[in-house]
Amino acid sequence: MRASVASALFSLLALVPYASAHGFLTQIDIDGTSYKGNDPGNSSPFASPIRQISDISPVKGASNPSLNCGLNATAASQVAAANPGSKVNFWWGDLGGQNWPHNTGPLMTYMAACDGTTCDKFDSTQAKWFKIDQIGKKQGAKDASPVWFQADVMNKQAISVTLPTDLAPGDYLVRHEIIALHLATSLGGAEFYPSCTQLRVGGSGSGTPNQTVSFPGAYKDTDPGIFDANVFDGSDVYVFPGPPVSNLASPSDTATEAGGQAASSAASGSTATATGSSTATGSAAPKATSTGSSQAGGGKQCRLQKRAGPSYRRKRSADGRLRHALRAVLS
Ligand SMILES: *[C@@H]1O[C@H](CO)[C@@H](O)[C@H](O)[C@H]1NC(C)=O
Ligand SMILES: *[C@@H]1O[C@H](CO)[C@@H](O)[C@H](O)[C@H]1NC(C)=O
Ligand SMILES: [Cu+2]
Repeated sequence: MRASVASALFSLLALVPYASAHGFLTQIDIDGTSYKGNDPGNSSPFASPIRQISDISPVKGASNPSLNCGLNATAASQVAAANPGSKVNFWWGDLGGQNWPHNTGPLMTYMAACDGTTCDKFDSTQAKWFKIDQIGKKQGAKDASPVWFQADVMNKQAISVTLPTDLAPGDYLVRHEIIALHLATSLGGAEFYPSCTQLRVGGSGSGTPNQTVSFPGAYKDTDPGIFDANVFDGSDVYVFPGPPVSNLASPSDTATEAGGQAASSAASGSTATATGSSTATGSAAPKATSTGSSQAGGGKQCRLQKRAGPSYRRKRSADGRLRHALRAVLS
């Protein structure tokens, strides 16, 4: 009975226009040096190597020009120092220090040389991207409800990626992207959140990518990892969109992706891990629970998350009331 009330409420929620609860890349750390990103739309931005976007809303549609570096992204004034093999942490959040609201879908990281200029002047529509990392589900394929690395982002953990160890020196954009798939059971429902950060890579590497892509161009709305009827099915094998992880990606340096699909990502050269207060190692990762309510929650957990801030309530009161009603039913 309770379950059917809950699912009725979830169906109701699915019909409510839902424009809130998105986010942006709030900070990047490169070998321990941190750089903040500007709030989207802030009209007097501080100096940062993170390209500023116009709004926290997702990029919708695989052919959207903003798929490149995020919504109306503009070049940033700084270029941050990095090296081959640098450890880069990516932090995501919503405005006002709120947590990233979504927990379903992959995180992928690309780089592109800023050919012919420095990255603060580079036109990213010309970028030739190669993929250096991709992470998706952290649980084995048999779990009843999938748990994605994106859930760590929702829990305010950073995603850590190692730059290619043989990267040739020069300026590069690093495009770190979340795709939120909580609405991906409908064509066009996927939410893209690309981010671009300007790096100057030193050292004496000589590696070049064997394959590059453009954005938009590399994804189609019908790709199985973008329009995904089975996204809430734990036994579904997630198919990452875009090119394979490049030959240049640094060899796997961690065991944190053992288990499930994360392992296949590690095998193809991925080195991303989640860092933060609780370590998201493969075997130590929290197990997905498969109670009725958490299953019903599936991809909609972003709507159930506690969001207690006064500014949040002010902006999102209608949605908040539904959320509270729902929480009351489920508890
Ligand atoms: C920013 O992006 C949005 C969504 O794609 C678009 O509607 C808007 O016109 C863009 N604004 C500018 C200034 O380009
Ligand atoms: C590039 O290298 C990757 C990783 O080794 C491989 O999966 C991919 O097929 C290669 N692409 C081309 C075009 O050879
Ligand atoms: Cu969102």
